[in-house]
Amino acid sequence: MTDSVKNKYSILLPTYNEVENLPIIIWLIVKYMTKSGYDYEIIIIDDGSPDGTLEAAEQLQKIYGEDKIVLRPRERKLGLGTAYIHGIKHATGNFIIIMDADLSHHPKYIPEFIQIQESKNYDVVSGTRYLGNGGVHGWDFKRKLVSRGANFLTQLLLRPGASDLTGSFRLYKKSILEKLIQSCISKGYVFQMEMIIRARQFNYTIGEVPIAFVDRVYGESKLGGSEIIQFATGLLYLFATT
Ligand SMILES: Nc1nc2c(ncn2[C@@H]2O[C@H](COP(=O)(O)OP(=O)(O)OP(=O)(O)O)[C@@H](O)[C@H]2O)c(=O)[nH]1
Ligand SMILES: [Mg+2]
Repeated sequence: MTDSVKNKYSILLPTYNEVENLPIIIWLIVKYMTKSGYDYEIIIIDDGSPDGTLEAAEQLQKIYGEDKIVLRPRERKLGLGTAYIHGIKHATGNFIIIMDADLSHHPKYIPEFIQIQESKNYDVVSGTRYLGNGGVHGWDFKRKLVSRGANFLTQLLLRPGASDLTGSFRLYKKSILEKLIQSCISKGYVFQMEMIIRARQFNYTIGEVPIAFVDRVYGESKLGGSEIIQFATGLLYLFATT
């Protein structure tokens, strides 16, 4: 790390019904961040989860401290895209890390994201399931096919220069993330993809870290036909406009 600037990493955790997962993910983040010595904060954006996620978050804040656990809840489920925007507004770090709270993204990778970023001063570092030791665990054939297919189609149509387009485990320079979010209009699954496509369009540099992605153990998964249609429409939109 350079000695003139002290980097701080704001880790955004959007949650909706993650009461079983939250204590474990927080424990793991604290463990790996403490071990590697980076300065950080965890911003939890809970959207009125009926399962008591926010109450669990309040307990965790008491354990780990208000400087480490920041709570920025919203009244109701308003979606992931705006949850990120809401989180960024409250972030005090110069870097933002976005990850899911359902244990699909293992916090052990965060120090790797940071080291890769530092090695080439990348604007964005993206976790990838499709390089090196990366992979997917716990998905059935249909879901693997959808994910691979979506990625393959997008690679073909948009040539984005990143191997995993729909993943959501990423590190961004804060200023870059703000610009990217402003320029993105997609919602849902397409949002992550648009972010990386726009990043390339603006000539931002993208580093990659192979990650093993583990399917959620607790809680409901929601991938269905409507998500697939939404994705296909979004892809065509991006193909037509970039
Ligand atoms: N604040 C907020 N968080 C959300 C919302 N929808 C999902 N999340 C959280 O965003 C992260 C990713 O959502 P997931 O439900 O895991 O989406 P996914 O990984 O595509 O699908 P599954 O894991 O298969 O259910 C998780 O931490 C969720 O709790 C929302 O509307 N608001
Ligand atoms: Mg998930």
